[in-house]
Amino acid sequence: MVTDRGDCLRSILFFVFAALLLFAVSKQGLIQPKGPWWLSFNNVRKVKLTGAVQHTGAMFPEFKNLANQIPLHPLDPLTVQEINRVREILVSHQPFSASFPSIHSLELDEPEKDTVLSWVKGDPLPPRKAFVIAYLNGQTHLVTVDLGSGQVTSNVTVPGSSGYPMVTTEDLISALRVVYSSGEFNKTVEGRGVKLSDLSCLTPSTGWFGPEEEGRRVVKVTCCSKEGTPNFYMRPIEGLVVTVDIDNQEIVKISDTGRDIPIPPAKNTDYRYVVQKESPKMQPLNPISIEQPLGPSFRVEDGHIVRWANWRFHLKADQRAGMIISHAKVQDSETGEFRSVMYKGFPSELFVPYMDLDEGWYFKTYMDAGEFGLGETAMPLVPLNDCPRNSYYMDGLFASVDGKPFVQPNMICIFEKYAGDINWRHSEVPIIVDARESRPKVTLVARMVATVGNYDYIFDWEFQTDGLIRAQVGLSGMILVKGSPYENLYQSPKNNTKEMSSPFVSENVIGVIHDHYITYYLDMDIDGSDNSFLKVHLEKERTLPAGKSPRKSIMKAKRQVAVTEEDARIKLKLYDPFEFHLINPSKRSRLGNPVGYKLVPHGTAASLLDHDDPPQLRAAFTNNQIWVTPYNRSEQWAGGLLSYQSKGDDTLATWSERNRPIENRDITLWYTLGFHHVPCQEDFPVMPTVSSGFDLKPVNFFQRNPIIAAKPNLQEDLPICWSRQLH
Ligand SMILES: *[C@@H]1O[C@H](CO)[C@@H](O)[C@H](O)[C@H]1NC(C)=O
Ligand SMILES: *[C@@H]1O[C@H](CO)[C@@H](O)[C@H](O)[C@H]1NC(C)=O
Ligand SMILES: *[C@@H]1O[C@H](CO)[C@@H](O)[C@H](O)[C@H]1NC(C)=O
Ligand SMILES: *[C@@H]1O[C@H](CO)[C@@H](O)[C@H](O)[C@H]1NC(C)=O
Ligand SMILES: [Cu+2]
Repeated sequence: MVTDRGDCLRSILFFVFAALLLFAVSKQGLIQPKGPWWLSFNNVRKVKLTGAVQHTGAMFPEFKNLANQIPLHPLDPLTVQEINRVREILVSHQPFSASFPSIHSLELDEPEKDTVLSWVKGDPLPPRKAFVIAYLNGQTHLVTVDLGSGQVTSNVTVPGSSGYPMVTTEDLISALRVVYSSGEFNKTVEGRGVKLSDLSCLTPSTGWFGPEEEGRRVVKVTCCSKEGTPNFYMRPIEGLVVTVDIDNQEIVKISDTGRDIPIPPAKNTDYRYVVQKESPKMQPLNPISIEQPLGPSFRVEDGHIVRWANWRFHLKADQRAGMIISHAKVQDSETGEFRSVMYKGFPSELFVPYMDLDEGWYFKTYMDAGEFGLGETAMPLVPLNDCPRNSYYMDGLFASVDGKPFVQPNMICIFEKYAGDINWRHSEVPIIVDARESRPKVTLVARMVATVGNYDYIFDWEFQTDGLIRAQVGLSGMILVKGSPYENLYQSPKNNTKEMSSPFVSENVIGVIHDHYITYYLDMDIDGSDNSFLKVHLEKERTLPAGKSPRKSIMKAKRQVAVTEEDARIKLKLYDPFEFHLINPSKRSRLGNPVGYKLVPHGTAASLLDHDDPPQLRAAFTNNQIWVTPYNRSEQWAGGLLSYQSKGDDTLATWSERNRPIENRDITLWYTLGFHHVPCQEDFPVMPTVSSGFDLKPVNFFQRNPIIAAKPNLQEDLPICWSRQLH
């Protein structure tokens, strides 16, 4: 669903659309309709929350205005002053003093891991450095700036043939400008009966498909009609694709097929509450919310350190990854010591290939994090709906194309979640033992949403008091649809055939089949950095000696420690199952078991594309669901640092080919979560959320159930909130 973002984001380009978007948002009273959401820092007002908890007040006294923020932790993102300082340093650096480059990324260059690990609060911060990805005259410059000395400490120039940095909003606007100034384009649009004033164009990335588009930075432009609907995605102008050279500001190609395909009707496509004429046929729900009369149980200290129950971690927004959890430590339930679990975790790359060979579709194979940025495409969360009332909001602070800071307001929310679930329980028959024990499950969630064009990706990190960390991704928003000359299946030649291909989801609208893959970077540090990857193989044994047991077969667990990277390339199999443990081989429990955490995949999917298919080559990080690599701070982006139009020569798969040793050393775990998506009518006009995720669950990490002594809920502890019928 990602991709679409491309499409849309692009389109969000205000020209066409932002006014409408902001109007819609402002109707709900969430944001001042002051201009596009990504405006540069000086123009953005702190978002006003209405009906939600204000977090700038007494409850979070440490929350400071972004403009005055100073870094307090080695991993804190660059501040407004620091971003401005980096810009000044770049301006006086060759070759940028003559011509300032476009800034595609400007972020903290995190200190070495050892430095961060040995830092304690009160120590001076390690030198603050910035890593900048700048683009000038067809070349990408990777520049490291030391803020203390004011020096550029390293600069590397990369030619375009190795891929390009994330596109900027300005790239996309300028591509649209090129398209809109073409007479040929105007003619074909008008020839299809679409008024130019009704055009809404998207800017999907081009992928990489061999020499034709190599050597230039290219984006595709596809268009929709917004006549009669804000949901222009459902009204594609099928087969019209304009390939634009972003740097040279020229049209490379106009592909104008599919003229016989009508633009699908606007009817029933508007998803906004204000225009819905009828509520669904169901008993309406009474109001419901979580009450915390004593306030939340978590604190956000120094802007980024989250403390809740037995957890402590650093949380920050990131332009590319969206949200980064660092330094996650859990408190030992017996000793009270904070023990390391994960040094750093974030979604590293997405891969969203569409399954349609048409000229207007084959290239739709998006890598949303590296091409568009999950933080870059995040929009303010919608209070009370995206996040419950008891939420705390955190902004993102990034650099825009001119190197100046801008705010992504209310980008992350943190809240305690009580969904009525049970942490643990047991009851006994009272005549034997009088025991009816049960504990409520309350968790802590950090959430953000990336709206990558049409699709919305909801990213959650959830922390449980039993030591479990859950990562979850929810997909919602608009599916990417294709116009059809047929109104429905009855009229189509595929009527009554077995071949299904992509299904109709509305009249003249086909939901194109596609996949979504989200690859997580998980630098686990279980009680220290030196860890091993242990595969616990569950095997059937059929060699039971006759007469020993009426059973004929049994399941046994066998341990295999992965020695090199090859041993840790895992394809999941239901009938040849493994558990996957990250253990600290030098630390054992009271009973002699190595302390560890296991990776528990939820429902997932694997790519069926050939490994030599260009999209799969670029996204070779999805060839396995699990990989383990030795820690290397240059290897964090699974699709490569420069993944726009990349060819797949710098991916997790190529790194893993080195087959380095991974036993008892600092290692990084990678997990890819997948969805096959065959759209259906319920996905129209906006998709109900579909979720999946994975767990990181303690295994012999604690000496026993760490929440055995947790307190049950008692009536008198709870806010008064009776159900009328029950009372
Ligand atoms: C790298 O930095 C040096 C010293 O400032 C400068 O002379 C050189 O032009 C820079 N090269 C690039 C490619 O930025
Ligand atoms: C194409 O249409 C747009 C919108 O009406 C207009 O601004 C532009 O001048 C037209 N370009 C050409 C070359 O006709
Ligand atoms: C499609 O199938 C339906 C039901 O079998 C039938 O009524 C209709 O005539 C078929 N249409 C075509 C174009 O074959
Ligand atoms: C770390 O990663 C970079 C980029 O892939 C690579 O060039 C370098 O050789 C790696 N270092 C080690 C020690 O593997
Ligand atoms: Cu989908």
